[in-house]
Parts: sequence; C-alpha cells; structure tokens
Amino acid sequence: IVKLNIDNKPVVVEKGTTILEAAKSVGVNVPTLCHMKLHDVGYENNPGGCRICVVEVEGRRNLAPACKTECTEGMDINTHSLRVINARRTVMELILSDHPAECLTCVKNGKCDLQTMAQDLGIREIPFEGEQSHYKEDKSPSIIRDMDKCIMCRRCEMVCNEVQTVGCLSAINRGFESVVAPAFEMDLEKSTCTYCGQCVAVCPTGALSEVDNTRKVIASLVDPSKTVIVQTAPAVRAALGEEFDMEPGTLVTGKMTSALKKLGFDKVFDTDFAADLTIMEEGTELLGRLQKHLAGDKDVKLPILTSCCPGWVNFFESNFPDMLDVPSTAKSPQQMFGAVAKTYLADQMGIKREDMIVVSVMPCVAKKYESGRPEFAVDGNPDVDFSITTRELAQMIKGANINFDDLTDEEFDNPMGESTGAAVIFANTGGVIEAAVRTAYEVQTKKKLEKVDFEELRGFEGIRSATVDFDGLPIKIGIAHGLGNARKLLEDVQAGKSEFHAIEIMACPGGCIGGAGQPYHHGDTTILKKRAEAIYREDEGKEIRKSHENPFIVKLYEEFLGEPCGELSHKLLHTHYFD
Ligand code: HC0
Ligand code: SF4
Repeated sequence: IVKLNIDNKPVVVEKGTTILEAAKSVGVNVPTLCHMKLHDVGYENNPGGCRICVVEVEGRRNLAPACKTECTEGMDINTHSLRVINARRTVMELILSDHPAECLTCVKNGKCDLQTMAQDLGIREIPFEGEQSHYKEDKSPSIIRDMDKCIMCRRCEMVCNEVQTVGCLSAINRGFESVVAPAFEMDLEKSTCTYCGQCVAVCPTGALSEVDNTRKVIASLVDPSKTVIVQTAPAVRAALGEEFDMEPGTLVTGKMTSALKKLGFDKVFDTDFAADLTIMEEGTELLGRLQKHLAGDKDVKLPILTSCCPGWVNFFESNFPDMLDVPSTAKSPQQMFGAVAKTYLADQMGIKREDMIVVSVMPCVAKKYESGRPEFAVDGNPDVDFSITTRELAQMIKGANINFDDLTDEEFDNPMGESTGAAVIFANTGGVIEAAVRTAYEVQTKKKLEKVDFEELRGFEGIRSATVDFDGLPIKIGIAHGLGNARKLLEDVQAGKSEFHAIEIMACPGGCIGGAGQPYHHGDTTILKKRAEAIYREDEGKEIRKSHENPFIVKLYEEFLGEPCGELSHKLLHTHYFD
C-alpha cells in the first residue's frame, strides 16, 4: 500500500498504481489523449505518447506523465498548477501544429476528444508551424481512414492487435509523417481488416470514421417512386438515447420508432423479427447436426458456430479458411430481413423489388460491408440497400429538427415488426445462444421451458461456457466476444479439442451493444453494462419470449417459407463462406 496526496486529497493505493489511476480513484480527472482503459474488457492503451497528462510532483525538477509514473510513498502531486497547465497548452499546440483545422466539417465535430481538450485548454491560436502531411483518404465499404487527422495515440493499433488479434494496423513513418496504417500502407479493403470497427470506436479524432450513408437514405426518402422501409437492430434501442443526452441504459424503442416515422419511412420494422427467424433456421440446423452427431455420424461437424456477426464472419473467412463448413449457414438477421422483405413483403405490398428500398439501422459498421456482399443481391439489386449506424440515425433525427425527448412512443408496423424477448437479447454477448436454447430446448424435448432466463449464459467475461440440460441431454455451450477471445475458442475447434456443441461469437466487446456504430463511449466502457441491462429489461417486459412463438413467424412459415431449413429457406435465408 502507498499513501500520497493528490491536489491536497489524501489517497491510498496499491503499490504499482499510476498517478493517473490514483487520481481517478479520488475523482480527479487528469486529461489524456492516448491512454484508454477498456473497463470490463480488460485492455489498456498506455503508450505514454501524448504527454497531455503531465503533473507536478513536489521535489521533482521535471513534470511527470501521470500515465507512466507510479505512485510512491508520501508523493505530493499537483494536477493543475500553472506550470502543468502551461505545459499541457504547449503540448496541445504542438499536436495541433500539424492537425488540419477543419472542425466545422469534420465527422467528429462535437465528439472529438482533441477538440474538447483544445477547447478546455483555451487554445485560440497555434504558434507552431508543423508540416501538414497529406495522406490519401482510404475509403472501404465500412470505414474511412483520414490519416491527416491521426495524432498517433495508437489506440486503434492496440484494439486491432491486442483485443481483436487481427493485427492489420501498425505505426509507420517518422516525425510529422507518422501514422497508423495497414502494412505497406495498403488500403483497408485489401488488408485482413474485418470491419469490426473497434478502431473507429476508440479513435479520439476524426482519423477513423464510418462511411456515411445518410445522404443516400435521404435521397431515397424523397424519391416518390420508392417505397422505403427500415429495420432497426436489437442494440440500437438501448443506446440511441445517449445521443440525446439521456442516461446510458435508457430504452428508447417507442421514441425511435416514432422518429423513423417522422423521418418519412413508409414502414418501420424491426430486425428483431428476423432475429426470431434466424433462431428458427439456426436452431433447426443445430438440432439437425446434433441429432446426426448423437446417431454416430462422423461427417457431421460440431460445434456449430453462430454466423450473424459480419465482423466475425470476415475474421473466420480470412483466419480459418479450413473451417468454412463449421459455422451455421444461416444468414444474419439483417440479411434475412432484406431477403424476406424483397420477396414476401414486396409481393404482399404489390410492389416490385426494384421499387423497394430497405434501410437498416445498426450498432455496427461491418453491416455496411455485409449488405454489399455480392451474394446478398439479386441481379445486382441488394437485399439491404443502405445500412446506417445508431450515430447516423441520431444525426438524421437532429438534422430533421425532431425533438427526440418530446416524441411519444409508437409501435413498429407489421408483419415484420413483431418480435419476442429472445430476439431482443441478440444485442448482448450470449444472447443469440440463449435465444437459440429457448427454442431448441422445446423442439428437442417437446417440453415447455418454464424458466426462460439462462443466467449462466450471461455476463461480460470474454470467454464463457455453460452446460444446459436438455432433459437429460447435456448441451455444452461456449461464448466469446471480442475477436481475440474468439480466436482462442476457434483454435481449440481447429485442433479437435473443443467440447462444445454450439459456440456464439460476436466481434465487439459486449456484443452488438458495444458495436462500433453506437454512441462513443470515450473510454467509459461501463456504459456497455448499462446497455446490456436495458436489453434484458426489454426482454423481461415482452409478452412472448421464445422465437418460435412469434405469431408472424409462424404465419411466415405457413404462408410462404414452408418449414425451417426447407427448400425456400435455403434459397433465401442461408449462405456460404469464402476464403
Ligand atoms: Fe446485432 Fe444482429 S444482434 S448482429 O449484434 O444476429 O449489428 O443489435 O442487428 O443482423 O438481430 C448488430 C445488434 C443485429 C443482425 C440481429 C444478429
Ligand atoms: Fe482492425 Fe477492426 Fe479496425 Fe479493421 S475495423 S482495422 S479489424 S480494429
């Protein structure tokens, strides 16, 4: 134990604690641009690079970087002396000396840590003249890299390499030219990037951002020849409110629906409907494989892996090309929605496929890429035309001058707006497999599942496992969120050591609630827990909590699809993978 004083406050910390952490523990916020601790995820970026966090330690000649200096007994620290503030201002002026001053048109305007900090420090002019480097903008289907705005905090590098183990970003060049980039400065699209977007989620500036599809959506909305329908992903409702200064964990399902109607969408539907459909297909596939496996069929592959997360699909396609037959062939709910909308629904509405525009609102940036995969189109017409993020939807609502706070709750339209609690929990890590268990249990055992909450599948541990008793048949389930954790489970499967029957994988920490299209957490990842709790509350409040009991899903099979994993399902709702 070490005792010290920070800004005259007595502090007691464990040996090895940095001044930055010690200060935080007593509510003293020392600013920093590069340090970022992902609480509940267990990762920290601490290169000690930005030098904004300098503090004065009594008796020492030089200022100390709070992030890299360990507390020692009796230290007397001042985090805001004149000397400290002057030093921080100089550091900021140096950082800004080669940063483009285009805040007004920057995607991060108002949400940029660099901008906020410069404002807090009262920077009004930049006395130094750095060399403005001009990098080519790198635009992939999901992510834009504008390296002129990179400040070398290395957060993206840490997330990509350590959390996701994708390893496609690293620091290159020297001095003013230094940036973080894929090897040989190749475009992201040509690299092994999965489009998980976690680099975007932690970038403190506008250097990394999502591709903006809002203009295309607005152009469709004003085109009288188009019927524009929208689907909203499970995780959006638990986070959209944050963009309007609501408490993290506020559920805004009804307000979101109302805002979408005001924006002019012809029908407001729910991706959750398609999540229920996914359970029907993926659950049937799981039981099919399981029954064959139990009957001794050596050719059948277990575990089955969930396949609804596009970042994860990209990851296994590039990292485990020998295992492409292991994941479920079920398309993601986003894509199932599009496929059903542009066939069954278009027919019901009496419109041609080309005249229907399907927009998706997703917590995710990889969904943009997913919707553009060529196999998800018919004669070049995509099943999902445009995918926008939670942040982009918030921006559209603000742009339309809609007062979000004042909106009265509205309901989704039907038939594709009805969903169950099982679909809602897709948003959380462990939720897809919990939803699958709720249905698979009843189908397999022919018994009613009384308790639908499977607490053992919930939580934030990066890798979790549980055995669920299917009336005497133990079903072993694995769960991973974050691609680094997924890699560990996958390596076991590859080596033939995995004991699981089914594994759920989500690329983002926390699952979709932690997606890269959600409101920025600015390092406070405890927000993710609040979103997760909100999702479980929404599930609890639902009248129907098992996917196979969704009346519109039952009707869809009766009127159109026939049976789960049947011929039409295979054509519309299943896919294949590519290395
Ligand atoms: Fe998800 Fe999904 S749950 S991936 O996290 O499966 O993005 O929210 O929309 O498609 O439903 C994201 C969230 C979805 C899909 C669903 C799945
Ligand atoms: Fe790495 Fe994901 Fe960013 Fe791609 S999107 S560079 S995989 S963190």
